[in-house]
Amino acid sequence: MNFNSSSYEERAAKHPHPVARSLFEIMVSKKTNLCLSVDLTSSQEILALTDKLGPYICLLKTHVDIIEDFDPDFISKLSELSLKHNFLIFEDRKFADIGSTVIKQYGGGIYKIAEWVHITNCHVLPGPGIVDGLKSVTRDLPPRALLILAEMSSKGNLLTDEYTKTAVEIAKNNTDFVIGFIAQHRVSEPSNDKTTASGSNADFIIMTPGVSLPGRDGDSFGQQYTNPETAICVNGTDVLIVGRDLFTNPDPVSRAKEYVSTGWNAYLKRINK
Ligand code: S5P
Repeated sequence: MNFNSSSYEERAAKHPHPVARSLFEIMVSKKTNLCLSVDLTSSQEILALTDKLGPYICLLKTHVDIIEDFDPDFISKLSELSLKHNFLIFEDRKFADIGSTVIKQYGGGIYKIAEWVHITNCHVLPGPGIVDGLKSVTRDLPPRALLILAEMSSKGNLLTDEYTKTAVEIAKNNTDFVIGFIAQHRVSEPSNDKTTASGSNADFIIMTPGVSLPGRDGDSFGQQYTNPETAICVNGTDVLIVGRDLFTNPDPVSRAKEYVSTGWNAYLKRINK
């Protein structure tokens, strides 16, 4: 669809959701729209890389269930790093079950995701009850937010245009919790002067995985990549999610700096600054 020509500052000032506001404020203060997808399996390696790349990211995306030596102490250390470097934490849990089950998966188990994660995500295959279930967990917690998977990066995925439209409708009905989408394009109308706190003109944040600087051509399991400039200037994304191109790089700091400058310049071009 369209892209959003408002600045992150303008969007922060108007956004009704505290997690969206914090994210935009972090992006502005650190001049970065990079999210590190830290898909490593050792907690020490995750913490070490996060400490190194913390200054360059606005958001850290985890897959907590792939960690082989998970221990609750890991959560405290990760939360300390989020304060030290000023980034939010996004657990890419992709919930996909009925409301009553996701309540236990999000709030309980050994990971207690809702307690320490600012943002998580879900599929809406089960219908809107999944969002109601997840939201119910957050009632007595500090502000928490949800992203809905509206499109996927992988070849042959089953998220049709019709599915995407329904996902957007579900988001519009839940703007007190849903702040955006995991998507390949801006799937909802961009915010503008008529942006409202909720409903059809809500300002949703688009986060895009399957992003890489030139040189990485997918993998043997169907992953597909778009370059950062196209993702931001043509497809209208707000946050670039990058995994292997950072965490397998021999010099991840230099690589992260390349993403930060490419991503930020593309954003400035989009807002015409
Ligand atoms: O459509 C999607 C949605 C997600 S959240 N495609 C994806 O690749 N992801 C996640 O983004 C995926 O689970 C992985 O953690 C990351 C992409 O990693 P990369 O190594 O391919 O950059």
